[in-house]
Amino acid sequence: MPLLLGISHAHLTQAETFEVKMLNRGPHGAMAYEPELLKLSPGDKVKFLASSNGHDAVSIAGMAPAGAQPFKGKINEEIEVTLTEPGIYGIKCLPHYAMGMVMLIQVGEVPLSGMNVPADVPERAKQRFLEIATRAAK
Ligand SMILES: [Cu+2]
Repeated sequence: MPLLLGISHAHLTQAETFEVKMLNRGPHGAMAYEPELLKLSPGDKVKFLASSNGHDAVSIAGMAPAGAQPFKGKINEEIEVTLTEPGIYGIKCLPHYAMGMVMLIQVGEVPLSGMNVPADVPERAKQRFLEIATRAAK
């Protein structure tokens, strides 16, 4: 799984697969994806791992670029999605959305400052998005 770090630049044009753990406890609090932020190239894949029990990965309506395919994993389902459209994607865990279990994926050269958080996103999730963006800016 730590394969991605050492890959030579000759392979950068190939699609890569990034793994995200779904956890009861992450480095910054309970109910979290790890990592909380991913930067991908268009066409790369993300695989969500059921590292803890009881989580899922679902795209957030209104937090994806135009033309992006929405997706909805089931609880404990290790779904793999391909993100082709450049932009910022918000991902949520349905059972823990109100507790702020969300993550961000940047596809392509899109600044996080362009993140648009819809008004109907729960307060704790909004907070988490801001924390992720703030940590990323450091
Ligand atoms: Cu969860």
